[in-house]
Amino acid sequence: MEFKNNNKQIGIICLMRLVLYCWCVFFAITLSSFADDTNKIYSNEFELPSLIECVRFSEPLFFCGNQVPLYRQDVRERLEKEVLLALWDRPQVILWIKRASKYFPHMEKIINQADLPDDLKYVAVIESGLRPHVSSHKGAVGYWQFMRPTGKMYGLKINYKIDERRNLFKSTRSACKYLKELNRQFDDWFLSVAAYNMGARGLKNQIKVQETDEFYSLYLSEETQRYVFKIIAAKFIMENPQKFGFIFQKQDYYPVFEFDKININSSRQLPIALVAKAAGVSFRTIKALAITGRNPKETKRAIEYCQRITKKNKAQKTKIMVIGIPNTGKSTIINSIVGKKAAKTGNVPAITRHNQRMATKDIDIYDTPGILWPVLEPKLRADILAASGAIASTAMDYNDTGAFTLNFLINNYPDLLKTRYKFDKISSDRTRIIEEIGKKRGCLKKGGKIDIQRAYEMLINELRQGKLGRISFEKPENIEENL
Ligand SMILES: Nc1nc2c(ncn2[C@@H]2O[C@H](COP(=O)(O)OP(=O)(O)OP(=O)(O)O)[C@@H](O)[C@H]2O)c(=O)[nH]1
Ligand SMILES: [Mg+2]
Repeated sequence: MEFKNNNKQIGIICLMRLVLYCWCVFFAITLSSFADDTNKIYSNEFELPSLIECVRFSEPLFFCGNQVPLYRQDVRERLEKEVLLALWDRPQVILWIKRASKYFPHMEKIINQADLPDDLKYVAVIESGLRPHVSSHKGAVGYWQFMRPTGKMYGLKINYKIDERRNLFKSTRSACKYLKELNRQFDDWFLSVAAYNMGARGLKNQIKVQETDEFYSLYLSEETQRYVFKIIAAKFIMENPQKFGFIFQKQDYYPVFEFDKININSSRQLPIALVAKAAGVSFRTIKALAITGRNPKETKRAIEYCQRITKKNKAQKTKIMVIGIPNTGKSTIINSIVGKKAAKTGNVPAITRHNQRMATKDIDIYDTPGILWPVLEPKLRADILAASGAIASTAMDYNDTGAFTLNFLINNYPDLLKTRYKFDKISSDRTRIIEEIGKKRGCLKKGGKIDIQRAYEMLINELRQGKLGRISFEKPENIEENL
């Protein structure tokens, strides 16, 4: 892929003195008005409109062509809240607007081709903040935060090699199909967008139980209620950012996402590094690569990389220190590099207790004890560390970690779960799933009852031993997500 900017060439030819004179006058006028403008920009930046002023909705507000009933006090209050909270996070709004200039032109084109209302692009703003690599702990991924089954249902390829939920064009086309289908069912954009968040079935149930199909009168989960208002608030702010004190100059916007599309016919899979080289972009632009610690071919590449970045004098040895969280294969990587079992390994944390130096002809490599954050927050981080075996079993609760692991697998690797435990389909009842696993593995208490804790322990151990398959709890994009 290659990213380029269009260059415009402007040629001005002055043929006669008269023209030149007119030009000078025009230039002088332009300069003076520019000076005025600049003053205005700076003064505006320091004189933000008051927040109270920002939520005086002086004009009617529309979303997808439908008026938001601001005459209803409860609706007004709910929207005010979302506008104020969005404005409170000014850096976030600035990033929305900058990214919008990069992605919106493409999204708008696709939405328009699908014959859908342009306002639907604000759904992506709230779903992902227009970040392609965002993935939620529930397993939703990409600009439109598709869950795996829904993404697949709407034509996206999702497997361990490729995830088209991160493809701007394909995911936007699929989101359009999905939103169109929801609108066919609900015939109302407020409801359709709510269904995008909570699922069509759940919303239909609520409409039936509450005997109303008017979105603003429905009592839905707080997440869904706020979701629709957040989208309207994003539209309200992003359509008129200067009104809220976001004064952008041309150079502040991110350039439109541009690229060349090239089809490559290849008889075998191409290494990403080669694709990056051929495209003349850095490796990072394409992808981060994972290595298997036991494979000397792959670990050797990591060493070559270290040698390249340290640009060492050939006579000197490169000094490498392997650091990371406990029980993640640091010592195993070192053994694979030095070609013998020099460092002690084992499938429990804190096997390596001191720094230890190993040497080859070209490198000195240091093994180190695992390190952990002083405080294990947020909970997601603690759960991942416990599930992956970085925390000693005496310091974790198997029921708690097991429930997290099972949820994670259901949301992210349902096929591995199905294959390993021979399920025809994944039940929606999590307790049933773990009971089934317990039954299949003979985790029984006295009286034949399933021992849930042992079943969770079994699941966690099988996952750690790699028996379910290759699993990533965290990918580079999850880290980017928090930046
Ligand atoms: N499946 C698989 N298992 C691995 C891999 N690398 C390491 N392991 C296993 O993971 C466990 C931990 O490996 P170690 O190399 O001891 O991990 P460490 O990070 O040095 O652990 P501490 O020294 O305790 O912090 C061992 O049982 C290894 O056999 C790998 O690439 N794949
Ligand atoms: Mg070790």
